[in-house]
Amino acid sequence: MKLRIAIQKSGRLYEDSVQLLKECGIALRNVKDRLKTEADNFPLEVFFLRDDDIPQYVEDGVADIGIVGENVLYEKNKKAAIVEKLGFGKCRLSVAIPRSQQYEGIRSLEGKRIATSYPFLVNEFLAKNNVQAEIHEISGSVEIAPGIGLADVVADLVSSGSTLLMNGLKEVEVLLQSQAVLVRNNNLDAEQQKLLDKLVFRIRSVKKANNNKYILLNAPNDKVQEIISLLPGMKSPTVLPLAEAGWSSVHSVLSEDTFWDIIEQLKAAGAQGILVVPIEKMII
Ligand code: PRT
Ligand code: ZN
Repeated sequence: MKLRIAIQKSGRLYEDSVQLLKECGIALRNVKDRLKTEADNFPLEVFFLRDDDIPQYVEDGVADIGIVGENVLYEKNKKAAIVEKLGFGKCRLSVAIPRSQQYEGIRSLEGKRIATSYPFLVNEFLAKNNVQAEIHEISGSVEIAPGIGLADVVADLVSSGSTLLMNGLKEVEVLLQSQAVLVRNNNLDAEQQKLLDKLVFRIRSVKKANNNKYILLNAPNDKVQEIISLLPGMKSPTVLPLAEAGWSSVHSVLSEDTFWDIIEQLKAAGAQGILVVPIEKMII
């Protein structure tokens, strides 16, 4: 009995997907140029597929679970439920127009020709906003469509924005914020569900660890209370006496988003010799 997972064969999600499994302690055999492989130390079979095919495979139950971008999942509109957002492959699906043109809200798109690889999502967006426009579905290099007269505007994925910039386009509407997600088939049996729970538990531990840092600092004893009040920690910080009388060492965990703010406050409160170390796994 194995859980079957579909991941991208090559492309932007491939490395992060394999890396995530690795961080979950799942070592894959011979990943290069294979259609499928097995894990050595977890009952997992891995299928390597084009990302566009993953939602269908998971809906059909050919794969039990998959890793795919929300953009593809929603565009394909298949019955596969999101189990966990994975925090990589972040991008957005946006409408962009030639930089020289004025934009006065969604009504400016009325009657326009929109080039996109996401006809379903664009159509939904237009319908929701009561705008009539012509969708031209193209599968790649969408951003060049206005320049060659194929369309007036585009709806495409954006991450840094440099592709739009290089093609003389500006972003005017965001249709969807997307990241890679773990999806599941809706009819897993009890045993498959148990394996999925085990995998998700590991993924959450890895994600928490990546979002947190372990911090150690020294402080004079009369400053320790104030320093503790600045530290969220998992329960409460560990405080240990130093060999030098009147001093303590304080250990805690800080999340990435508040990290720099809290470090500054700690310094101001009298913390010294602050050490910050990565956490490999976090089980709470
Ligand atoms: O062969 P296969 O079909 O599996 O791969 P693919 O070519 O369809 O997809 P791939 O590997 O390019 O992308 C896989 C997934 O990565 C996408 O479905 C998104 O979920 C996610 N992702 C994240 C992105 C981007 N960021 C991204 N920037 N996918 C594509 N892009 C492209 C975008 O289409 C545009 O051409 O990058 C360009 C824009 O990037 P910036 O940085 O210039 O804005
Ligand atoms: Zn694709």
